[in-house]
Amino acid sequence: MKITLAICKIFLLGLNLTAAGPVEGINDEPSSLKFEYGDSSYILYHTAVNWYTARNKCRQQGLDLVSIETEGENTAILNAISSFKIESFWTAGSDKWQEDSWYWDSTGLDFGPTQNWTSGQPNHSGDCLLLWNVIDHLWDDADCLHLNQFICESQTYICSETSP
Ligand SMILES: [Ca+2]
Ligand SMILES: [Ca+2]
Repeated sequence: MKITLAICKIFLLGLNLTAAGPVEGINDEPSSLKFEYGDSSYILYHTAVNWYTARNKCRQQGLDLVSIETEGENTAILNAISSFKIESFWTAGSDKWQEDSWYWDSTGLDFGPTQNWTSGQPNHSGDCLLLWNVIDHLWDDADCLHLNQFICESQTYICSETSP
């Protein structure tokens, strides 16, 4: 536990140092929105890219693709972006290693009980988790190479889970 916390604090220090740098955009690409929920902060990016590029761009900022662990987080994210004309966005969810074994690529943890699949999904149309911001606001498995906007999240909650 002590080792975990020590690593965690180093990780957080790294995040803080990263946060001190420019986070308004990625290589001058426009970021559209920053918001917070719980221990996490989020950045929504307008630029539509494939899932792998989205993940890289988040990691360049010391962040990672968004993971949605609770109903509250799911609702908070959708509320935060509700006024933006975004059709859909990438999350860290993936089953690229084993079909139907969904996990958050950012944390390595399997999906928990909070799953908000759209009716009829996942339908094996891809290995990456897309969230729709229109009609039903729900989850869809999609082709990782499709181009979508994306949300990055700071992963500080990892630390709060392991804190005494
Ligand atoms: Ca999260
Ligand atoms: Ca699908």
